[in-house]
Amino acid sequence: MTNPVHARRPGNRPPAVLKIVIAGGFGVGKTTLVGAVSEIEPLTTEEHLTVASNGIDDLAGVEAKTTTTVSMDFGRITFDQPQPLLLYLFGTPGQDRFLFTWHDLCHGALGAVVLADTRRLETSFTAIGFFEQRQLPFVVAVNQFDGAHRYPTCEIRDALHLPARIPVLRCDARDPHSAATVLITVVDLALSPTATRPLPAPRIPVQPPSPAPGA
Ligand SMILES: Nc1nc2c(ncn2[C@@H]2O[C@H](COP(=O)(O)OP(=O)(O)O)[C@@H](O)[C@H]2O)c(=O)[nH]1
Ligand SMILES: [Mg+2]
Repeated sequence: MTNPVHARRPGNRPPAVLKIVIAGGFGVGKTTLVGAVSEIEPLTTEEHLTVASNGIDDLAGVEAKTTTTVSMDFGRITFDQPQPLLLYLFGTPGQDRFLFTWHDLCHGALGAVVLADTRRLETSFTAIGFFEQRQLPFVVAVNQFDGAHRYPTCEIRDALHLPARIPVLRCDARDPHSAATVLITVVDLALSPTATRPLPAPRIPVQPPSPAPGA
């Protein structure tokens, strides 16, 4: 794929290697964004939705969606400017029932993107709360779906209860330049001197083995 945002660096300066997490509700465009910018064939773990998820996964507003990410999306993008960067992108599964996988996906991440759809803004709260609690720097990127109302940024910020330090920007997850702009915004935020630093992943208590029957 020839893509201007994938232009390789001249010279030998090694790029900084950084991990960025792409999160947000079901159907907001996470898999699409990773696929749009990735310079390698993105790894996706899409599975067909089955009747088994009826009543468990909330498909309101995304009834036409027939597949879902069950583990993660993975992609990679290189930037020359403003500094040599190699970003590894990890897209989360959208449904809340996969939230337990987010701790591992976020391990070692520099920052995160919360993709949002203004028709279903409430699906963004899980990701926003998660990153706030982990103190992982994040931006909110509103994916401009065709036909969705264009709200002023200040209204979106209010609706999501976002403080001024969290950038809110618009994007088209299908467009490589737009998606790349979102990624650079996260990197800028996370590398700024005032950025909060991520908390370490919580330790999962190890259960002592149960005594053998009769022991
Ligand atoms: N019109 C439009 N469709 C989009 C956009 N981003 C994603 N889609 C479509 O929305 C659907 C859900 O996207 P997907 O990336 O699978 O969402 P995910 O569940 O967040 O990974 C797919 O059919 C995409 O083609 C966008 O910016 N505009
Ligand atoms: Mg997906």
